[in-house]
Amino acid sequence: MSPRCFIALGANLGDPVATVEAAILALREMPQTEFIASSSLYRTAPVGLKHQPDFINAVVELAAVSSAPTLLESLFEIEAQFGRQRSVRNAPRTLDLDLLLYGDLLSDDPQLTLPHPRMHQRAFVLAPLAEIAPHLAIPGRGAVARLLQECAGQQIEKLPPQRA
Ligand code: PH2
Ligand code: MG
Ligand code: MG
Repeated sequence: MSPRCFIALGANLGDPVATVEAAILALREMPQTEFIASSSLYRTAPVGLKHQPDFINAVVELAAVSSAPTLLESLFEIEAQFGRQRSVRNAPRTLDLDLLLYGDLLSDDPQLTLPHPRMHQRAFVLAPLAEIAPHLAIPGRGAVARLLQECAGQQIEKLPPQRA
């Protein structure tokens, strides 16, 4: 069976709602993957960053035929198509696509750590993830629903469906 993969989308430059919507479409059309689901969009306060605009975040689920490194390459290509400039770490970004989970794969490769090393602490990841995969557990961390409860202090707001 193809591994269930989850990708976090984030943007806080330009028109982040339009960017995240368009990026979800780009993920739907990505070769070697089958689109399964996308979450609502969430407006979220920046975590661990000072003096940055709010983010728009979402999560997409795919079934991947390609390997995790190949999938990661495709995500970098989509980021580049959306004008992502890699300047300093954690600079505001037009689009950030993070591979959260690739099935149950564990990886400590610094280029691709799986599960994503901070996903279990971030409401901006866990809330959209829980929306599309309410019973999911993160290998080594536990149930997404419980982890989300532990992030109760973090400011996030689910946006209503966007007009087409
Ligand atoms: N991404 C980060 C750091 N902080 N905060 C929010 N709200 N949303 C993000 O996508 C985000 C962040 C690093 O990629
Ligand atoms: Mg990120
Ligand atoms: Mg990233």
